[in-house]
Amino acid sequence: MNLEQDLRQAVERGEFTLVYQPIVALEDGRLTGAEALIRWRHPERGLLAPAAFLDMAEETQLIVPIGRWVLDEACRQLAEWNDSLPVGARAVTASAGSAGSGGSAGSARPAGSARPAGSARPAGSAGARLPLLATEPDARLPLLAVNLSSRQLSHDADLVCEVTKTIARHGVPPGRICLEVTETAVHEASLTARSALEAFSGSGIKIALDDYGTGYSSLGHLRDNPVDTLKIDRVFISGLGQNRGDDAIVVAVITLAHALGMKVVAEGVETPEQRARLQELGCDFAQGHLFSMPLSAEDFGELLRSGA
Ligand code: G
Ligand code: G
Ligand code: MN
Ligand code: NA
Repeated sequence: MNLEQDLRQAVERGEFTLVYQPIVALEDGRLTGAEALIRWRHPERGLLAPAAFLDMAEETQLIVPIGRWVLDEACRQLAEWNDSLPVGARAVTASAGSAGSGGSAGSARPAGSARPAGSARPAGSAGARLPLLATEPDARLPLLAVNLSSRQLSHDADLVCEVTKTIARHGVPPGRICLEVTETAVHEASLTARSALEAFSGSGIKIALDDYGTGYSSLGHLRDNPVDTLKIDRVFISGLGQNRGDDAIVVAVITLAHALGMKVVAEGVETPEQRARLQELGCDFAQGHLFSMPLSAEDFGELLRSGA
């Protein structure tokens, strides 16, 4: 069977899974987020990384249903992690007084259905989930980053509606979801993409520019799009402290991002030397094998509950 047919079947059969790579604050090493990364549990070829199938998914537009599944699963998982945290560490608790205050669109619920703070959510009833958003000051729920492909951003007319509905359905705070887009996606579909990004941003969802520095790094993109975070590509991190060019680029990107009010995530951090240099440069967050490989949902949940 060819890859395209295989991939269609995988969508129908639900053969995908997500792993989660921790993102930490460089200042104190605390766990602050994760990037959801898709894997395909292929019935014959085993666990496949995105490189084996994402191009085909894009070409065939299967990336649209796959992308919808990714966001739905990521939100479902985020809500599950939230509920598994001690009450004071949750970002969302059901509380009678705050019904509707989170601005979650379109999920009407009967009056009197609100449960007291900290009560367990009803199992298995996503549609009836209470989107009561009482954000706790000590919330430990991570910011969960989900990748959006350029095809999704430019060809999925319902993207904005789908995304906001999905987030509301799971009752997760929009501010705990970050959509990662590449500069190329923003560049190729400038107008469509920009209005989608504006809409996301307006509803409180965070936007990160992924692989920063490797695509069409137009400074206009930073000025014209509502970007919260720049993720510096790992090709620039690898030479940090050794290669003067890489070091200069990382310094410049951090300075630029901070001047524009954005946060910076360094990707692919592998050595203590890279970490130290990034700390010295005031980089906000880091992701990479030095901190953790991508983890299963279960392992990430354990890390989260351990209060790392
Ligand atoms: O997990 P890995 O390092 O192999 O990921 C490789 C690439 O695949 C990364 O650039 C990442 O952005 C992309 N990727 C991973 N998961 C997803 C996903 O769910 N959707 C899209 N569009 N891209 C993804
Ligand atoms: O393009 P994107 O940033 O979404 O890609 C994330 C990819 O980077 C994932 O496939 C992940 O497995 C990979 N990755 C994460 N940490 C490291 C690292 O420290 N070194 C290298 N080489 N790859 C990493
Ligand atoms: Mn990414
Ligand atoms: Na990247």
